[in-house]
Amino acid sequence: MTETYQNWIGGKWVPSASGETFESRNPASMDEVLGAFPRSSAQDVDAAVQASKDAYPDWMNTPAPERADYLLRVALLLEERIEEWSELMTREMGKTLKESRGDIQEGIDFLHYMAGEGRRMMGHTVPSELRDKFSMTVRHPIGVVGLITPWNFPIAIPTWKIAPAIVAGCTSVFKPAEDTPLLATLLVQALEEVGLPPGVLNLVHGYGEEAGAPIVEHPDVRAVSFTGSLEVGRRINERCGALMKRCSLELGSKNVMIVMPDADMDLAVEAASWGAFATSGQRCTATSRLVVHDAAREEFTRRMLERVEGMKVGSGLDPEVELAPVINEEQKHRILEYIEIGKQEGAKLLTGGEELTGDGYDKGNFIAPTVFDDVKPDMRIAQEEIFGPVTAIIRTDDVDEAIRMANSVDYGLSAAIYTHDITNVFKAVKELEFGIVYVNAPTIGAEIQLPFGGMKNTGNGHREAGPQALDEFMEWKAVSVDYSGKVQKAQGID
Ligand code: UN1
Repeated sequence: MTETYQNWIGGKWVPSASGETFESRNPASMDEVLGAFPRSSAQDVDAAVQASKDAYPDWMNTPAPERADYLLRVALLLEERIEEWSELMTREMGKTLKESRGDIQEGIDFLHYMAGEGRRMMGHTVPSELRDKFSMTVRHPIGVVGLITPWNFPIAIPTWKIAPAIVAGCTSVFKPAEDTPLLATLLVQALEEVGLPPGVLNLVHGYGEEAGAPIVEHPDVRAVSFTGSLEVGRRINERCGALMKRCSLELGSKNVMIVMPDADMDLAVEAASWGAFATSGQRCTATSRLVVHDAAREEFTRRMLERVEGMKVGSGLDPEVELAPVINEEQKHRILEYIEIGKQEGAKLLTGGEELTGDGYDKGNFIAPTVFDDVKPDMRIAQEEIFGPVTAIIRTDDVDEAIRMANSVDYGLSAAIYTHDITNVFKAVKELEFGIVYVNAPTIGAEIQLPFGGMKNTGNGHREAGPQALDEFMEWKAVSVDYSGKVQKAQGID
């Protein structure tokens, strides 16, 4: 029997207005159904926005440390449930158990971090140009916000949005990806369990066009935070622009790792393999390009191939598996299409390049780890985000050219350089147009106390995580208190 789950609106679990549902399935074994979830539409979103509006006045007046306490308590619950939830995450999203644990741990860490904000949330005091007048800045919640999240980090990314919204004093409508509704439901249930007041967070399941778009369009939603594809992000950005809403976008990328001849080859090979193939390349930080210096190329490529060809592909529940399935059939076809494009463009397929079928693979979405060599920087496989287990080796013989190639994409999330040459390190740190730069560390694995986000088409300048996380959900209010007993005029007009 398939269990049917519900939306959470105004503190109540309710089905969608239409009564329709959709199913969540295991990408390693598509005949396993994890549950049926409400297929919501504008009507459900309206109810969720209304509940958020009703809850807002009291919530924004609740002291920030008290708001933060819910985050601390939910973090403790997640710690208890990490094993149980990781298994469910692997079943629902596909990635390996180890990575599922990492995802939940990232959520826990960020909940703790943001809970601390409840006791900081600092403004400034600023001198006034007038006598007997006191000036300061205070932070003010933006109001009702919409949170739309992807499937690749079913707990971490929702907490990156939910936790700062809660501590900021916003109330929200949360629409998780339709591929991972179960984990989103568990997170919301945990927030209910710790007593989060009704309407502070509202969960609406469904598809982007049916349930996501009405959140963006709703006149009472003051800000939208979205993580997903460039294509959808662009549409959200346009609509938010026209509707005068704040919008924070974390979109695709084409990340890069530069390998110089003096790199520690053991580290470089391991970092490239992990960066490119962890989460089956389905991270916006995935190493989808390797710009390798000619003097390192032969050894790097040979060792990388050995490493990648030794990877066990299969269900993420198998502890020996390194490469788990991709999320769904549509993504599988998209990735296979890119592999074809790469071949047609004249890149040299070194390994992989195909769907895996047969024993253990037939019911799931498995693609062999794929490495292309002799990729030219302007090829589509070197420019466009594939979001799958595919990486491209690009040759270079010079650090300046490597940096130029690294920057020659429309995106700018994560870049790494492997070298011990201090001059090259500082040159790369300064010149790489990426929001996250690593020296001798892989492009994946961002820590939550640092700002997360990218340059160029990766986003619109906002950052998640780190101390910057609150900026998505708060306004700055300039406050002046005049105790002079006069009407004083600024700018020297007296
Ligand atoms: C993402 O893929 O959207 O840095 C987030 C990393 C993870 C977060 C990835 N900590 O790879």
